[in-house]
Amino acid sequence: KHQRGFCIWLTGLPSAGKSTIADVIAVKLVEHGRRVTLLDGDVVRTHLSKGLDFSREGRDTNVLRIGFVASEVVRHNGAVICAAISPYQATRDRVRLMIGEESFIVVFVNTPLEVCERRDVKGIYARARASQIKGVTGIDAPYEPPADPDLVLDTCQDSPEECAQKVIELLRERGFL
Ligand code: GGZ
Repeated sequence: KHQRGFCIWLTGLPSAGKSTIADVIAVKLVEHGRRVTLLDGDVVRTHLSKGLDFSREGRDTNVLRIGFVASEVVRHNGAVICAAISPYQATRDRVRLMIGEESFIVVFVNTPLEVCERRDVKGIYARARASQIKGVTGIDAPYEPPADPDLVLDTCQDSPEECAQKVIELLRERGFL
């Protein structure tokens, strides 16, 4: 049976829950018999985007690289999940063009800054507050929420499992699964 490719693009603040939800979606897609590519910004930055900083330019380069790889996967009818802060609307719009409107699914992991900061999985907010690092998203670097998300997740209300299930349901509604 022919399967259409798609890209799930998770965007949100650091510690919003993007990677956790991406991992759960990946497991569910594998259970649906799909082979899954996972592109996590934090991981991509250790190889494909090694050496890039967190300036606007560095982030844009990182996000466009992820978008390029994702577009190749989608072109070959694969399933790809991308999890990156991707703070700029204009850059996400460029990725949408690379991938193609109908295959690009933007999921806004809409966790409030206060909650992200309380989680602070990697301690980056603490270091930002202590002025040990500059340009941290949500503190002294911008985050532009998506103007047109396909889905908005509330990680305060719903578990990672429930969030992932909502993504799976959307994929089913759109005929990808
Ligand atoms: C944001 C930063 C920064 C700054 C390091 N701002 O929770 P983490 O710590 O481990 O994952 C975050 C990761 C974000 O990389 P992305 O590729 O998703 O970002 S972007 O889409 O904007 O390119 C965070 C860590 O990098 N990190 N310094 N200043 N996040």
